[in-house]
Amino acid sequence: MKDKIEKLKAQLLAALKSAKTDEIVRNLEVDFMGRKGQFTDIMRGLKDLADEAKKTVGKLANQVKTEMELAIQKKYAELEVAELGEIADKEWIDVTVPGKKPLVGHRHLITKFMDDLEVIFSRMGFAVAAGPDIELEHYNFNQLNIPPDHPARDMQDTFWIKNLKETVLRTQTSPVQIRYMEAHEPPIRIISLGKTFRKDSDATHSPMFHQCEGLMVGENISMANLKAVLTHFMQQVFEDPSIKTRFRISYFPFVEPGLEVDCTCPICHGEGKTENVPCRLCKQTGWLEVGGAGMVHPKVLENVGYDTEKYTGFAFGMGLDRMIMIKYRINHLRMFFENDLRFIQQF
Ligand code: FA5
Repeated sequence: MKDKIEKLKAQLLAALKSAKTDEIVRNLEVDFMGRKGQFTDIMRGLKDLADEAKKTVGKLANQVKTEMELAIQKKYAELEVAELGEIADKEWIDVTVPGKKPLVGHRHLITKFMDDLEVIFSRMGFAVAAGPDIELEHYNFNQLNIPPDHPARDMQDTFWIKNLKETVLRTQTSPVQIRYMEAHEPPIRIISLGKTFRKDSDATHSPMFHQCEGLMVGENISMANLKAVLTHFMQQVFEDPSIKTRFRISYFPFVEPGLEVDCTCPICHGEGKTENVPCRLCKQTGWLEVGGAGMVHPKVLENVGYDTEKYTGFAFGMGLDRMIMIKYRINHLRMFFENDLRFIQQF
């Protein structure tokens, strides 16, 4: 019996030595130590031995059982270490390789420019107001003194929203004037910046562009105030205190008188040429058209319930895209919309 015990132990140890996988070890464990295993058989046979033999063989059997169980556990541990080693070999990481920098986004030049304008105007006491890009005809036209069959509607070729009655992509930022005046009493001083949309598309006009609206209403507001604000604004934008503005009579239904606003050409500084080369930007006029303006039409003030005997106001609306192109010497409007980070990150 003792021999048999020693032999089984030797067999198990030899088999464990060559075992390469967990599964083989598990089979050996069942085969030797399981309920119907060979060693368990021997243990079961102990009870038939004589008392003295039972004692000695029993002792040996218990000792060997522990040894065999330990050997199995040791093998499991060895296999696990080997497996981890293999993974480490296969999946090693070279921590000295330089990392890839993730691309970080960047504020778009147009957004930056609009933020700068907010700063310029807030220093003159203007608050910032906002309105929706998808606007009701009521605000985009009617309340601005442009009723449905008014010829001025043809001045702005409009995107109408299909299946949504009386709704447009706003053609101008002027509807924000109405929204703001409906919600506030004078005195008011606001600007509103944002996207505007028209069915325009050529080298200098795009279907989506940006405007800056300005509105000041109160007692004794005059064109002199308008001129002062716009002149300071243009000087700040182009960082040139010698810039002047001039008004030309024009027509917008929501202002009276209506004005076209020009500022000194910031490229040739009003000379019409630089070192005898004719200025192409202002076509040698020395002036650049930047937007529309005027004194708010009494009808518009009436529409929002303001007392037209007491209050007057001015309003202006500037196109921003061309202004940005001139300031940053950008040749093509499309650069704004390609979202090429190499371009955007320069500003
Ligand atoms: C208006 O939009 C008026 N709401 C401006 C205004 C406001 C007048 C308040 C009086 C009082 P106008 O259609 O001229 O006006 O457009 C103003 C500016 O927007 C233009 O001078 C031009 O710089 C810019 N603009 C107009 N259409 C486009 C376009 N398709 N692409 C780029 N810029 C444009």
